Amino acid sequence: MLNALRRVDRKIYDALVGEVRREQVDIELIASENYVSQAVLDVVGSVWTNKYAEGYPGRRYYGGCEFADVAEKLAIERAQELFKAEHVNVQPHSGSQANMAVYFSCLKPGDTILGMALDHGGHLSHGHPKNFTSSVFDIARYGVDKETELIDIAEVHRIAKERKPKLIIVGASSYPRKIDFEAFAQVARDTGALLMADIAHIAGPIASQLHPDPVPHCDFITATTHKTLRGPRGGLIMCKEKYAKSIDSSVFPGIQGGPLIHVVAGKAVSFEEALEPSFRKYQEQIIKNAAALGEVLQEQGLRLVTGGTDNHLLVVDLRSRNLTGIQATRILDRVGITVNNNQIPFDPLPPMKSSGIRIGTPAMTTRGLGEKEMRRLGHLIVSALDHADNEMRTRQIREQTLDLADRFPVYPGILRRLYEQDRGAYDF
Ligand code: DSN
Repeated sequence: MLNALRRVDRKIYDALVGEVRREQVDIELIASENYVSQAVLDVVGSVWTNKYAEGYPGRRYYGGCEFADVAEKLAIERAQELFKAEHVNVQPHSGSQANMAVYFSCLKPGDTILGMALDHGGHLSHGHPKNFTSSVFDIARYGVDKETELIDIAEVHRIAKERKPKLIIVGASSYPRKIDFEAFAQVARDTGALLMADIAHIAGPIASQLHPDPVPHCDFITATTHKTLRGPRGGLIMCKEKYAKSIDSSVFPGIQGGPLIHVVAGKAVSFEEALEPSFRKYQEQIIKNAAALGEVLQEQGLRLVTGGTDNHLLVVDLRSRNLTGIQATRILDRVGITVNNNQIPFDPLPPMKSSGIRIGTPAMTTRGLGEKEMRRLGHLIVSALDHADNEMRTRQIREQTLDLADRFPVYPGILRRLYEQDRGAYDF
């Protein structure tokens, strides 16, 4: 296993073995991460990494693209079927680049965009002061209501009327409730703006009809393929046919050169997996698991932003425990539970400290955990936070998370095979 790598570069091999082990023995609760199937891993690690394929299927600037064309066409057709989208571009290397391609397809420097503020749940590429969007465009922002912590569409409408954005962005990275795309479309129509939905986090539930559909309401939809969609790391753009040409030329040659065909092929495989009925069951379980975990945290006195969740993630306010988000992240790291520190709306603390953590269930649901295990995890999280100074308790909790990780393997047998190959070199 990994024999060539082991021979050629022992340092990277060791780091990779460390990562394989980490992914197996830790409990992954970062809301934006997931575990791809072995089929996706196979194709992303394939010879397609060798191929240049600038252009689009049937219209490439390089020879030898006949198999790249097969992969990209399948990725496009499957995404169209999955989302019922008129036009799909599968080449963006990431979610941010998908967003950038949309902006450059329809905006000029200096135009106004209206997006959700990062500290209220939005994303860097929706207009954060330190992101390229702020150097190129005029930025208007909306947030959530201080009381309900929900998007207040009347307030979005008011800001849109005042700032007259050319493009409104709807979508979030840490918003635990359903998003009303139709209401945003009304605001966009009323104020003469274009509308883009960034569904990076909720692409899986949308593909499974478990979340309101943005496709009928938005001019552009961007997504990442590696979160709830459970594909390889990358981006995706969907749009109405009338924007197809401008989106395609904005991606290439606008902001990218050759597509990563190994990743495009991985996207095709993951879309095929997402078209299976089992994918909808998986999405349902993600949502049930988040609700079960949230209930336990609330029973134990932790406040959840918006009071709960409708989707795959929770934002937990830690102020009642006198902990910052970064402290909690480090405490949970020690017991093998991986989360990220996250600002809560109107957070008095800066992003690197923050008053909250974000917890998501897509990855552990892939490993087969159900509501029972999620409830148990909820108790372990609270216990770890409450007894962080107790070394013995911390060790006991780590034993329990190890047991849980062991019962739900990521890639079954992989650690045993590595261990047999490297007998004695690693302490598995
Ligand atoms: N960094 C991603 C997330 O964690 O949500 C967003 O790009």
